[in-house]
Amino acid sequence: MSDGKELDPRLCVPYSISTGIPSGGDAEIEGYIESLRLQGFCVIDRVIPQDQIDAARQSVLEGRALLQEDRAKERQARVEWMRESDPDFQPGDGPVRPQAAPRAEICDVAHCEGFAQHLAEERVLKVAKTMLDPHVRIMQTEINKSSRPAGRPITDEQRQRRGWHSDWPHDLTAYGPNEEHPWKHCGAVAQPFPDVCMALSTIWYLGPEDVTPHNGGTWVVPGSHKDPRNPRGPDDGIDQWRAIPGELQISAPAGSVYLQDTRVWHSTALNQSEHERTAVVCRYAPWWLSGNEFCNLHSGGHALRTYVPREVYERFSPDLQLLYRHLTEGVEDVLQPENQLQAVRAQGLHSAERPPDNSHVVVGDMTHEQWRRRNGKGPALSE
Ligand SMILES: O=C(O)CCC(=O)C(=O)O
Ligand SMILES: [Fe+2]
Repeated sequence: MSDGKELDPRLCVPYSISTGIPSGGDAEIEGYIESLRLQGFCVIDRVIPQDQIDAARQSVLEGRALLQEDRAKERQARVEWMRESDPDFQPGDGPVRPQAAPRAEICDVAHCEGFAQHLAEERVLKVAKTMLDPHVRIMQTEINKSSRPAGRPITDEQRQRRGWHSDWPHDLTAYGPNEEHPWKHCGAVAQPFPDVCMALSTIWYLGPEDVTPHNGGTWVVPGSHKDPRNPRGPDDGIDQWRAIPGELQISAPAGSVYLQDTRVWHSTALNQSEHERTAVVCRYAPWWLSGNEFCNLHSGGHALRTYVPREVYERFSPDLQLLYRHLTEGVEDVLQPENQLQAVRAQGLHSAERPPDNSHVVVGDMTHEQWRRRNGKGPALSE
Protein backbone atom coordinates (compact mmCIF):
# COMPACT_ATOMS: atom_id res chain seq x y z
CA MET A 1 0.00 0.00 0.00
CA SER A 2 1.32 3.47 -0.81
CA ASP A 3 -0.22 6.91 -0.97
CA GLY A 4 -1.57 6.21 -4.44
CA LYS A 5 1.55 7.33 -6.33
CA GLU A 6 3.97 4.91 -7.98
CA LEU A 7 7.15 4.22 -6.03
CA ASP A 8 10.34 4.95 -7.98
CA PRO A 9 12.25 1.59 -8.21
CA ARG A 10 15.58 3.45 -8.50
CA LEU A 11 15.15 4.66 -4.95
CA CYS A 12 15.29 1.26 -3.24
CA VAL A 13 18.49 1.43 -1.22
CA PRO A 14 21.04 -1.23 -2.19
CA TYR A 15 22.75 -0.78 1.15
CA SER A 16 22.10 0.99 4.40
CA ILE A 17 24.21 3.16 6.65
CA SER A 18 24.47 0.07 8.85
CA THR A 19 26.24 -1.98 6.15
CA GLY A 20 29.27 -3.64 7.70
CA ILE A 21 27.66 -4.44 11.02
CA PRO A 22 27.34 -8.21 11.32
CA SER A 23 23.85 -9.64 11.37
CA GLY A 24 22.58 -11.58 14.35
CA GLY A 25 23.51 -12.27 17.92
CA ASP A 26 25.80 -10.31 20.21
CA ALA A 27 28.07 -9.21 17.35
CA GLU A 28 25.20 -7.25 15.80
CA ILE A 29 24.35 -5.49 19.06
CA GLU A 30 28.02 -4.75 19.65
CA GLY A 31 28.24 -3.23 16.17
CA TYR A 32 25.43 -0.80 17.00
CA ILE A 33 26.94 0.08 20.38
CA GLU A 34 30.33 0.70 18.82
CA SER A 35 28.79 2.93 16.18
CA LEU A 36 26.81 4.85 18.80
CA ARG A 37 29.86 5.38 20.97
CA LEU A 38 32.24 6.35 18.18
CA GLN A 39 30.02 8.07 15.61
CA GLY A 40 27.12 9.00 17.89
CA PHE A 41 24.49 7.14 15.87
CA CYS A 42 23.55 3.85 14.21
CA VAL A 43 20.76 2.37 12.15
CA ILE A 44 19.04 -0.90 12.96
CA ASP A 45 17.81 -2.30 9.68
CA ARG A 46 14.27 -3.57 9.17
CA VAL A 47 13.08 -3.49 12.76
CA ILE A 48 9.59 -3.62 11.35
CA PRO A 49 9.31 -6.66 9.06
CA GLN A 50 8.63 -5.70 5.47
CA ASP A 51 5.15 -7.19 5.39
CA GLN A 52 4.12 -5.13 8.45
CA ILE A 53 5.38 -1.70 7.40
CA ASP A 54 2.23 -0.63 5.59
CA ALA A 55 0.10 -1.55 8.59
CA ALA A 56 2.43 0.29 10.96
CA ARG A 57 2.36 3.40 8.77
CA GLN A 58 -1.40 3.25 8.46
CA SER A 59 -1.71 2.96 12.22
CA VAL A 60 0.36 6.14 12.61
CA LEU A 61 -1.53 8.10 9.96
CA GLU A 62 -4.87 7.24 11.54
CA GLY A 63 -3.50 7.95 15.00
CA ARG A 64 -2.44 11.44 13.93
CA ALA A 65 -5.94 12.38 12.89
CA LEU A 66 -7.39 11.21 16.21
CA LEU A 67 -4.67 13.00 18.12
CA GLN A 68 -5.37 16.29 16.41
CA GLU A 69 -8.98 16.12 17.59
CA ASP A 70 -7.85 15.26 21.12
CA ARG A 71 -5.41 18.18 21.28
CA ALA A 72 -8.11 20.73 20.48
CA LYS A 73 -10.45 19.28 23.13
CA GLU A 74 -7.69 19.03 25.72
CA ARG A 75 -6.72 22.65 25.24
CA GLN A 76 -10.31 23.83 25.57
CA ALA A 77 -10.74 21.77 28.76
CA ARG A 78 -7.63 23.37 30.25
CA VAL A 79 -8.77 26.88 29.34
CA GLU A 80 -12.10 26.22 31.08
CA TRP A 81 -10.31 24.86 34.12
CA MET A 82 -8.07 27.96 34.29
CA ARG A 83 -11.17 30.18 34.08
CA GLU A 84 -12.68 28.51 37.14
CA SER A 85 -10.02 30.20 39.24
CA ASP A 86 -9.52 33.26 36.99
CA PRO A 87 -12.62 34.25 34.97
CA ASP A 88 -10.55 36.79 32.98
CA PHE A 89 -7.97 34.22 31.85
CA GLN A 90 -7.00 34.76 28.19
CA PRO A 91 -5.04 31.87 26.63
CA GLY A 92 -3.54 33.82 23.68
CA ASP A 93 -1.72 31.74 21.06
CA GLY A 94 0.73 30.06 23.40
CA PRO A 95 0.54 26.81 25.28
CA VAL A 96 -1.82 26.43 28.19
CA ARG A 97 -0.07 24.62 30.98
CA PRO A 98 -1.15 20.95 31.00
CA GLN A 99 -2.37 19.35 34.23
CA ALA A 100 -2.10 15.81 35.47
CA ALA A 101 -4.42 13.20 33.92
CA PRO A 102 -7.26 13.41 33.01
CA ARG A 103 -6.55 17.04 32.09
CA ALA A 104 -3.09 16.21 30.78
CA GLU A 105 -2.52 15.51 27.14
CA ILE A 106 -2.84 11.96 25.92
CA CYS A 107 0.43 10.36 24.80
CA ASP A 108 0.75 9.98 21.02
CA VAL A 109 1.37 6.25 21.50
CA ALA A 110 -2.21 5.73 22.67
CA HIS A 111 -3.62 6.17 19.18
CA CYS A 112 -1.31 3.90 17.19
CA GLU A 113 -1.08 0.56 18.94
CA GLY A 114 -0.43 -1.23 15.64
CA PHE A 115 2.82 0.70 15.31
CA ALA A 116 3.62 0.86 19.04
CA GLN A 117 4.16 -2.89 19.40
CA HIS A 118 7.46 -2.47 17.51
CA LEU A 119 8.91 -0.01 20.03
CA ALA A 120 9.98 -2.91 22.24
CA GLU A 121 11.71 -4.85 19.44
CA GLU A 122 14.49 -6.99 20.91
CA ARG A 123 17.48 -5.32 19.23
CA VAL A 124 16.25 -1.80 19.91
CA LEU A 125 15.72 -2.63 23.57
CA LYS A 126 19.10 -4.32 23.92
CA VAL A 127 20.88 -1.32 22.45
CA ALA A 128 18.91 1.18 24.56
CA LYS A 129 19.54 -0.79 27.74
CA THR A 130 23.24 -1.18 27.04
CA MET A 131 23.71 2.51 26.25
CA LEU A 132 21.52 3.90 29.03
CA ASP A 133 20.30 1.62 31.82
CA PRO A 134 18.31 -1.63 32.01
CA HIS A 135 15.45 0.48 33.39
CA VAL A 136 14.81 2.43 30.24
CA ARG A 137 11.61 4.28 29.33
CA ILE A 138 10.23 6.32 26.49
CA MET A 139 10.03 9.98 27.43
CA GLN A 140 8.73 11.49 24.21
CA THR A 141 6.61 9.97 21.48
CA GLU A 142 5.95 12.14 18.45
CA ILE A 143 3.98 10.50 15.70
CA ASN A 144 3.85 13.51 13.41
CA LYS A 145 7.48 13.57 12.28
CA SER A 146 7.25 13.10 8.55
CA SER A 147 9.33 14.78 5.95
CA ARG A 148 6.82 15.99 3.36
CA PRO A 149 7.52 16.45 -0.35
CA ALA A 150 8.99 19.89 -0.90
CA GLY A 151 6.92 20.70 -3.97
CA ARG A 152 8.35 22.17 -7.17
CA PRO A 153 10.54 23.84 -8.21
CA ILE A 154 13.21 23.09 -5.61
CA THR A 155 15.64 25.95 -5.13
CA ASP A 156 19.35 25.87 -4.37
CA GLU A 157 18.63 27.71 -1.17
CA GLN A 158 16.32 24.81 -0.11
CA ARG A 159 19.00 22.27 -0.99
CA GLN A 160 21.62 24.08 1.03
CA ARG A 161 19.47 24.67 4.06
CA ARG A 162 19.98 22.68 7.27
CA GLY A 163 18.47 22.96 10.72
CA TRP A 164 21.24 21.63 12.95
CA HIS A 165 20.39 20.88 16.55
CA SER A 166 20.81 18.31 19.31
CA ASP A 167 17.74 16.83 20.94
CA TRP A 168 16.26 17.19 24.40
CA PRO A 169 17.83 17.23 26.98
CA HIS A 170 20.64 18.69 24.86
CA ASP A 171 18.54 21.04 22.76
CA LEU A 172 19.66 24.52 23.76
CA THR A 173 16.66 26.42 22.38
CA ALA A 174 13.73 24.03 22.71
CA TYR A 175 11.00 25.06 22.46
CA GLY A 176 10.91 28.70 21.66
CA PRO A 177 12.10 31.03 24.43
CA ASN A 178 12.29 34.69 23.45
CA GLU A 179 13.01 38.06 25.10
CA GLU A 180 9.40 38.35 26.17
CA HIS A 181 8.96 34.75 27.37
CA PRO A 182 12.45 33.53 28.37
CA TRP A 183 10.86 30.82 30.56
CA LYS A 184 9.35 29.09 27.52
CA HIS A 185 12.07 26.50 27.43
CA CYS A 186 11.88 22.84 28.33
CA GLY A 187 15.32 22.84 29.92
CA ALA A 188 18.65 21.82 28.49
CA VAL A 189 21.83 20.46 29.99
CA ALA A 190 24.35 23.31 30.25
CA GLN A 191 27.34 23.48 27.92
CA PRO A 192 29.81 21.90 27.82
CA PHE A 193 27.70 18.75 27.98
CA PRO A 194 29.04 16.05 30.31
CA ASP A 195 30.55 13.21 28.31
CA VAL A 196 27.64 10.88 28.98
CA CYS A 197 24.99 9.47 26.68
CA MET A 198 21.85 10.61 28.54
CA ALA A 199 19.19 9.58 26.04
CA LEU A 200 18.69 8.11 22.59
CA SER A 201 16.55 9.74 19.94
CA THR A 202 15.08 7.22 17.57
CA ILE A 203 13.53 7.94 14.19
CA TRP A 204 11.28 5.18 12.89
CA TYR A 205 11.20 5.30 9.10
CA LEU A 206 7.83 3.98 8.02
CA GLY A 207 8.07 4.25 4.23
CA PRO A 208 6.44 4.03 1.82
CA GLU A 209 9.89 4.42 0.22
CA ASP A 210 13.27 3.42 1.57
CA VAL A 211 15.00 6.43 3.09
CA THR A 212 17.67 8.06 0.93
CA PRO A 213 19.33 11.46 0.55
CA HIS A 214 16.64 12.12 -2.06
CA ASN A 215 13.59 11.81 0.16
CA GLY A 216 14.52 13.14 3.57
CA GLY A 217 17.32 10.93 4.91
CA THR A 218 18.23 12.64 8.18
CA TRP A 219 21.39 14.79 8.11
CA VAL A 220 23.98 13.94 10.75
CA VAL A 221 27.51 15.03 11.65
CA PRO A 222 29.40 11.89 12.78
CA GLY A 223 31.36 12.34 15.98
CA SER A 224 29.66 15.62 16.91
CA HIS A 225 28.45 14.16 20.23
CA LYS A 226 32.02 14.56 21.49
CA ASP A 227 32.39 18.19 20.42
CA PRO A 228 31.79 20.72 23.21
CA ARG A 229 30.38 23.22 20.74
CA ASN A 230 26.80 23.17 19.54
CA PRO A 231 25.11 24.52 16.41
CA ARG A 232 22.74 26.42 18.71
CA GLY A 233 25.45 27.38 21.20
CA PRO A 234 25.26 31.17 21.56
CA ASP A 235 29.06 31.46 21.78
CA ASP A 236 30.08 28.75 19.33
CA GLY A 237 30.19 30.57 15.99
CA ILE A 238 28.22 27.91 14.08
CA ASP A 239 25.39 28.74 11.68
CA GLN A 240 22.64 26.22 12.42
CA TRP A 241 21.13 26.77 8.95
CA ARG A 242 24.20 25.96 6.83
CA ALA A 243 26.07 22.82 5.77
CA ILE A 244 28.83 21.56 8.08
CA PRO A 245 31.92 19.74 6.75
CA GLY A 246 31.69 16.01 7.45
CA GLU A 247 27.88 15.93 7.30
CA LEU A 248 26.13 12.96 5.72
CA GLN A 249 22.61 11.74 5.13
CA ILE A 250 21.13 8.50 6.39
CA SER A 251 20.12 5.78 3.95
CA ALA A 252 18.09 2.88 5.28
CA PRO A 253 15.38 0.51 4.11
CA ALA A 254 11.81 1.33 5.13
CA GLY A 255 11.06 -0.17 8.53
CA SER A 256 14.53 0.69 9.89
CA VAL A 257 15.28 2.79 12.95
CA TYR A 258 17.90 5.51 13.24
CA LEU A 259 19.22 5.84 16.80
CA GLN A 260 21.42 8.66 18.02
CA ASP A 261 22.95 10.01 21.17
CA THR A 262 20.83 13.11 21.81
CA ARG A 263 24.00 15.24 21.70
CA VAL A 264 24.69 14.49 18.03
CA TRP A 265 24.21 17.39 15.62
CA HIS A 266 21.52 16.46 13.14
CA SER A 267 18.93 18.03 10.92
CA THR A 268 15.78 17.25 9.02
CA ALA A 269 16.34 17.04 5.26
CA LEU A 270 14.59 18.19 2.15
CA ASN A 271 12.27 15.61 0.62
CA GLN A 272 12.60 15.82 -3.16
CA SER A 273 10.39 12.81 -3.85
CA GLU A 274 6.67 12.55 -4.48
CA HIS A 275 5.99 10.72 -1.24
CA GLU A 276 5.81 11.68 2.40
CA ARG A 277 8.65 10.09 4.34
CA THR A 278 6.45 8.97 7.20
CA ALA A 279 8.25 8.82 10.53
CA VAL A 280 7.81 8.67 14.28
CA VAL A 281 10.32 10.02 16.80
CA CYS A 282 10.70 8.48 20.26
CA ARG A 283 13.25 9.35 22.92
CA TYR A 284 14.44 6.50 25.14
CA ALA A 285 15.97 7.56 28.44
CA PRO A 286 17.17 5.95 31.67
CA TRP A 287 14.94 6.14 34.75
CA TRP A 288 17.05 8.93 36.21
CA LEU A 289 16.36 11.48 33.49
CA SER A 290 13.41 13.57 34.56
CA GLY A 291 10.79 14.67 32.08
CA ASN A 292 8.75 16.37 34.75
CA GLU A 293 10.51 19.67 35.13
CA PHE A 294 9.87 22.29 32.44
CA CYS A 295 9.00 19.93 29.65
CA ASN A 296 5.28 20.42 29.88
CA LEU A 297 5.59 23.36 27.52
CA HIS A 298 7.29 21.33 24.85
CA SER A 299 5.95 21.98 21.34
CA GLY A 300 2.96 23.80 22.73
CA GLY A 301 2.63 21.37 25.55
CA HIS A 302 2.31 17.97 24.03
CA ALA A 303 5.17 15.58 24.26
CA LEU A 304 6.74 14.86 27.61
CA ARG A 305 4.27 15.10 30.43
CA THR A 306 1.56 13.08 28.78
CA TYR A 307 -0.48 10.12 29.95
CA VAL A 308 -1.32 6.68 28.61
CA PRO A 309 -4.90 5.56 29.35
CA ARG A 310 -5.06 2.45 31.50
CA GLU A 311 -7.06 0.39 29.00
CA VAL A 312 -4.50 1.07 26.24
CA TYR A 313 -1.64 0.10 28.55
CA GLU A 314 -3.37 -3.16 29.46
CA ARG A 315 -3.25 -4.17 25.77
CA PHE A 316 0.53 -3.52 25.48
CA SER A 317 3.00 -6.42 25.60
CA PRO A 318 4.89 -6.75 28.93
CA ASP A 319 8.05 -5.20 27.38
CA LEU A 320 6.14 -2.28 25.93
CA GLN A 321 4.39 -1.74 29.26
CA LEU A 322 7.75 -1.23 30.94
CA LEU A 323 8.56 1.55 28.46
CA TYR A 324 5.36 3.46 29.22
CA ARG A 325 4.51 2.53 32.80
CA HIS A 326 5.75 5.88 34.14
CA LEU A 327 3.12 7.69 32.04
CA THR A 328 0.20 5.38 32.69
CA GLU A 329 -2.84 6.47 34.66
CA GLY A 330 -2.96 4.88 38.08
CA VAL A 331 0.18 2.75 37.62
CA GLU A 332 3.41 3.27 39.50
CA ASP A 333 6.79 2.77 37.86
CA VAL A 334 8.84 0.69 40.26
CA LEU A 335 12.35 -0.63 39.79
CA GLN A 336 12.33 -2.89 36.74
CA PRO A 337 13.28 -6.59 36.84
CA GLU A 338 16.92 -6.37 35.70
CA ASN A 339 17.61 -3.55 38.14
CA GLN A 340 15.86 -5.48 40.92
CA LEU A 341 18.15 -8.42 40.30
CA GLN A 342 21.25 -6.24 40.44
CA ALA A 343 19.96 -4.55 43.60
CA VAL A 344 19.50 -7.89 45.30
CA ARG A 345 22.96 -9.01 44.21
CA ALA A 346 24.46 -5.75 45.45
CA GLN A 347 22.75 -6.28 48.79
CA GLY A 348 24.96 -9.32 49.20
CA LEU A 349 22.34 -12.02 48.98
CA HIS A 350 24.26 -13.75 46.20
CA SER A 351 27.78 -13.07 47.27
CA ALA A 352 29.22 -16.54 47.68
CA GLU A 353 32.10 -15.25 45.56
CA ARG A 354 32.96 -12.55 48.09
CA PRO A 355 36.78 -12.38 48.51
CA PRO A 356 38.38 -13.04 51.87
CA ASP A 357 39.84 -9.51 52.09
CA ASN A 358 40.43 -6.38 49.99
CA SER A 359 44.19 -6.43 49.81
CA HIS A 360 44.03 -6.94 46.01
CA VAL A 361 42.16 -3.65 45.44
CA VAL A 362 44.24 -0.84 43.96
CA VAL A 363 41.93 2.13 43.47
CA GLY A 364 42.12 3.52 39.94
CA ASP A 365 43.66 0.35 38.59
CA MET A 366 40.70 -0.67 36.45
CA THR A 367 39.40 1.12 33.37
CA HIS A 368 35.77 1.17 32.25
CA GLU A 369 36.84 -0.95 29.33
CA GLN A 370 38.35 -3.63 31.51
CA TRP A 371 35.35 -3.64 33.80
CA ARG A 372 32.96 -4.12 30.87
CA ARG A 373 35.02 -6.92 29.40
CA ARG A 374 35.30 -8.69 32.74
CA ASN A 375 31.57 -8.44 33.44
CA GLY A 376 30.39 -9.20 29.91
CA LYS A 377 28.67 -5.81 29.58
CA GLY A 378 28.82 -5.15 25.88
CA PRO A 379 31.84 -4.35 23.79
CA ALA A 380 35.06 -3.41 25.49
CA LEU A 381 35.43 0.09 24.06
CA SER A 382 36.88 3.17 25.59
CA GLU A 383 34.39 6.04 26.07
O1 LIG B 1 12.85 13.87 10.73
C1 LIG B 1 14.09 13.87 10.82
O2 LIG B 1 14.82 13.36 9.95
C2 LIG B 1 14.74 14.54 12.00
C3 LIG B 1 13.76 14.85 13.12
C4 LIG B 1 14.39 15.53 14.29
O3 LIG B 1 15.49 15.95 14.27
C5 LIG B 1 13.63 15.67 15.54
O4 LIG B 1 12.45 15.32 15.59
O5 LIG B 1 14.21 16.14 16.53
FE1 LIG C 1 16.12 16.31 16.36
